Amino acid sequence: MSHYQSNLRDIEFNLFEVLGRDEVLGQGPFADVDGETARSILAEVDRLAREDLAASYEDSDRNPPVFDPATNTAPLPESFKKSYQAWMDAEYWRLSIPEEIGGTPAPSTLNWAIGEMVLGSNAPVWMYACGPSFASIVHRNGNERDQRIAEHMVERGWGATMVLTEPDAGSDVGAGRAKATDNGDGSWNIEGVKRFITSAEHDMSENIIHLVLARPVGVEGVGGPGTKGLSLFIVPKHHFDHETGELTGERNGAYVTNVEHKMGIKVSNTCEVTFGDPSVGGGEPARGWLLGEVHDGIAQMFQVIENARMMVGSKAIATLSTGYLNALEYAKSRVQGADLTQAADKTAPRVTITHHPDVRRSLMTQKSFAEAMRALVLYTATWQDRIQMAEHAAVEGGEKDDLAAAVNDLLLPIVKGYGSERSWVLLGTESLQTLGGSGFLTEYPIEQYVRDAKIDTLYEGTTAIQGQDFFFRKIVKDQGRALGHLAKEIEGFVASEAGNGRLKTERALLAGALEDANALVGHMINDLMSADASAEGGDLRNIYKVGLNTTRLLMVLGDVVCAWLLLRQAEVALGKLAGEVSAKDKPFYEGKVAAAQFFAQTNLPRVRAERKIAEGIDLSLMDLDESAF
Ligand code: ST9
Ligand code: FAD
Repeated sequence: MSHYQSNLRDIEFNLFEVLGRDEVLGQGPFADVDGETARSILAEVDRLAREDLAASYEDSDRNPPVFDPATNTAPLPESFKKSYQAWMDAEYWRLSIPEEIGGTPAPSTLNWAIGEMVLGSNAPVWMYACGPSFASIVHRNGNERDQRIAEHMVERGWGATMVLTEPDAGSDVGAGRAKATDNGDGSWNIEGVKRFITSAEHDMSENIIHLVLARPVGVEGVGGPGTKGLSLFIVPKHHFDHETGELTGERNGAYVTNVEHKMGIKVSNTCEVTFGDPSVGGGEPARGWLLGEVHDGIAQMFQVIENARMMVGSKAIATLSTGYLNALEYAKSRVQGADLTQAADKTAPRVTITHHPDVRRSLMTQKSFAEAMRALVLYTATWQDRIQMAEHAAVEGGEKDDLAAAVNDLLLPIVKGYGSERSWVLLGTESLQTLGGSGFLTEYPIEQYVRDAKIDTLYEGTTAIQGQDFFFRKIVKDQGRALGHLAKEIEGFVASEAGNGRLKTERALLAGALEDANALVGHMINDLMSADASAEGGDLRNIYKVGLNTTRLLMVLGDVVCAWLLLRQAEVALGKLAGEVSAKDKPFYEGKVAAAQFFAQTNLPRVRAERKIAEGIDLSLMDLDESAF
């Protein structure tokens, strides 16, 4: 039986009943993918995920790849290769790449709906399969040469990587020391050691294209300190004819010199990559080509990072969803103890644990968060649909959609930071816990889910980085425009008659939480302004107060946005329940209303406490000597 329990019904509810995606599908850039096609794709990916992709999930954890230092290789288990091939053969990855390189563009909402099922059933399949998506970045930013390379990447099914991190440059990417020297023939020599590089070695494609951040040396005006001095290079594992894509038979000097031993996602090779070291491999130089012949590395790489942050959040949330559904299945059949009302009667019949109030609390916590965060991912993707539509229209003189870009930017750290934190914690404290001691056993998938989901709070920028990105870049630098827009939408909902009286209490809770969240933002902005040492009474150290609250703010706004999204769903569900519904749909819609009410009632009152805590933050923690910790 499959470990993966999907929730196609809820995905379709989001896409078609709440977010109205039928209006977008089949239109403009998505002419080839109409609503009917989308539904059949979703059904097929659902099957593929539960069967072919999930099939190797356990085996590839128990029999992970082993690094061979003699050959610098780390072949993947056969079981995993079968899952990977099934996904590549299905060709749904073409839905996320442009037509020019062989794609059939579909809205982001559909792609992330598909993504949830692939990521929930076997996330490394999605990661190894990202070569074509990387190609679209090469194509978008590249010159003619790079665009040919992008075509080869897709046609020949090459793998690809994003190469930022170094031993001394993790969160602080700008501390990177890998350097690039111009060869004067269009190529550059890359030298340095990168670590933690996902998918940098495997035996599933004839070539791997590394997108490497390195600092150019000896060129006037470029290569300065920090992230702005980094450029992005296309560095292949094997050299190839740029025109035809044929491998030349020459190895490039980009060698994997270690594969990490990890807590989870073991089949996803996490590699140390050594570039241009004469003592490694055949000692060849590592030659790379400057992407688009422009020195704009960090901005180019952030196009990849934005997609990857969405992917990581979706992965975490998808894992919580299958964790919850596994826990629910177990709870429905596990008999233990008597009903609480009959606790004094030692002869009372034993009941399934779903009868116990605390188990119900736990199950509804899991359900409401999993569904809230699915709504968050797909709602965020609606802004990406708008960006795609505007880009398409721009070809014929239409305008860019700046609002969509800003709101998408604002929501990304919530998807990634809030999504991964809530998912990882709930998988351990609630999903695994529902199974009692059995949850700790490898016979059930949840212990692996916990191990596999922990990484999501770490890579693609830790939660601390997401919190800072959220406040400093997405709120302050944006001058609150996107946040203001979102707040207005929520206010509109609060003031509406949504739910016809059935959601009155929850709308009031939402109003209060929004007010507290706004106050929290205002408080942090005041702290920020008071850190301006050039202003009268300003004290630079007050910036610490902001830093002590950035993660808190991210989590608070995550709760507020998620509550709003669930309540919007409840409004739709109540509307359906007021009419004719099938016997199958009735409990589904009732569950939607219950989840929204539960989420609002159990999470929103906490926002007031978070505001109070934030307002009470002073500098004592920063004044404390390190030795006192
Ligand atoms: C990693 C990979 O962890 C894990 C999983 C891999 C799985 C691989 C497969 C999936 C990949 C999918 C790819 C698909 C391809 C895409 C398809 C698309 C169709 N937003 O604030 P400043 C830029 S990888 C946008 O001064 P600092 C911006 O250009 C490792 N841009 O930063 C800005 O200039 P300006 C991940 C942003 O203080 C410039 O950076 N590692 C954003 O110099 C400088 O900004 C990390 O994530 C943004 N949010 O540096 C590192 N932020 O302001 C985490 C910055 O003029 N650390 N830019 O616009 C950070 O993010 C740091 O905050 C820092 C700080 C490095 C940015
Ligand atoms: P550090 O940056 O040392 O952080 C340590 C702690 O300090 C964290 O809790 C962090 O939040 C905190 N911290 C650091 N700086 C600050 C700050 N300024 N303010 C507040 N708190 C801070 N990288 C790639 O380039 N490509 C990949 O494909 C890739 N894949 C990965 C796969 C795996 C399995 C792993 C483990 C990592 C991968 N990474 C990859 C690297 C990953 O992105 C980094 O590990 C991550 O960005 C954190 O960097 P670090 O590990 O050096 O931690």
